[in-house]
Amino acid sequence: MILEQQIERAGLAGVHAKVLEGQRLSADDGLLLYECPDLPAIGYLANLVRETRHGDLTYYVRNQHINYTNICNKLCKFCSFYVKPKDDRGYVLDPEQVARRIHDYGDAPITEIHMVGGVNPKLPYQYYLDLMRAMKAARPEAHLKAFTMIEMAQIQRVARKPMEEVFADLREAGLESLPGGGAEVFSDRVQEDLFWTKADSEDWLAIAAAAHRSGLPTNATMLYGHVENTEEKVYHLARLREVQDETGGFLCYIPLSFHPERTEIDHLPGPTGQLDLREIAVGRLMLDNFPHIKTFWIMNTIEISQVALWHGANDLDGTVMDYEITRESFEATRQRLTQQELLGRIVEAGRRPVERDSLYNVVAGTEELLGEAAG
Ligand code: V47
Repeated sequence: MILEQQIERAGLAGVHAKVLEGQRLSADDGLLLYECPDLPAIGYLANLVRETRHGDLTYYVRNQHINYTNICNKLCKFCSFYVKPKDDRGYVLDPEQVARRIHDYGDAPITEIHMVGGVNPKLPYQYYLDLMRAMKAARPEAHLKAFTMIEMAQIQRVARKPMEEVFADLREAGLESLPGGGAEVFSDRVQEDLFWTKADSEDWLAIAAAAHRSGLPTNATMLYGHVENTEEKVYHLARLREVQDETGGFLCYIPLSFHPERTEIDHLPGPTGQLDLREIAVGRLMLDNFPHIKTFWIMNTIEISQVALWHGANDLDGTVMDYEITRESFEATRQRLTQQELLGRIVEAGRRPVERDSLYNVVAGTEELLGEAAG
């Protein structure tokens, strides 16, 4: 009763009724959720959806991130990872070096390799195919998730083939799904300001849909907490939802919390923990056709990620190993959680961890590990 009064007072009674009836929220509902100051009420509604779909389960994956090049000609103002072509800090990992990175963690029980890089105009089509084959040879049991839609636009450019054929070649070489990066915010205004040289939102969505049609599932992201406004974020979510209605190929949505450090826009304060939780919750409520909402602890911190598990997130990514996109050097990137640490954090948050594979099938054996984590 008290809860209902709180929701009423927050102006969310209409959204609550829709959530209880499983009805789709409108763009106006989305705006309301962004503008309403009562985050606990929004979190409660998102948690209702989360628990209806997934109960108290929290998925996690044992993955390794690899960035094959930091050279990029896209010059995005929000990015601290890239260097321009010809900069002597630039690197390209050849397929053997990538295989060596994988062998470095040969004793870690990884099930997924997540690989992305800059848009490096010097790399030929064959390089991408060789990269896939080298990774598959180094770790045949691991699922290969690689290349954002922005990288795919570049790969197609050098392949000089229709996208469907490029996807078929990459699949044949070992590619099994695509991550959700590079979407930023679907807004011409923000694009003009921050990432004017990149494929625009409709191209990003068309490439994602082409991947889905080629049998490759993808994720979707939104980078928030810089210069975007709420209308733009609601539009972003609405477009993702529309494409998902058409293809059903998105596995999960990951709101990405902007880190201003060492970027061209480092005068901006960056998002607060409140906003991080709100993005998870609004994503869960608006994206009714997305099965999973992921919190990426590298961007959100593990502490906010634990709370996010009560604000709509049902997936906590991951063991990670090394993450360069928001770190200044490879040496500074050793960011990892062991499987036991990850499990412990989920249990501490009052949720039940389940290991998943890259396609969200449950991996057997989590129950025993759970016993160990509790002990
Ligand atoms: O595309 C770039 C973003 C993305 C910054 O699909 C930044 O499972 C914050 O997409 N602050 C790469 N973000 C990361 C990504 C991702 C991460 C984890 C899981 C998955 C998945 C995907 O990071 C980029 C860009 O949108 N990014 N710079 C920054 N300063």
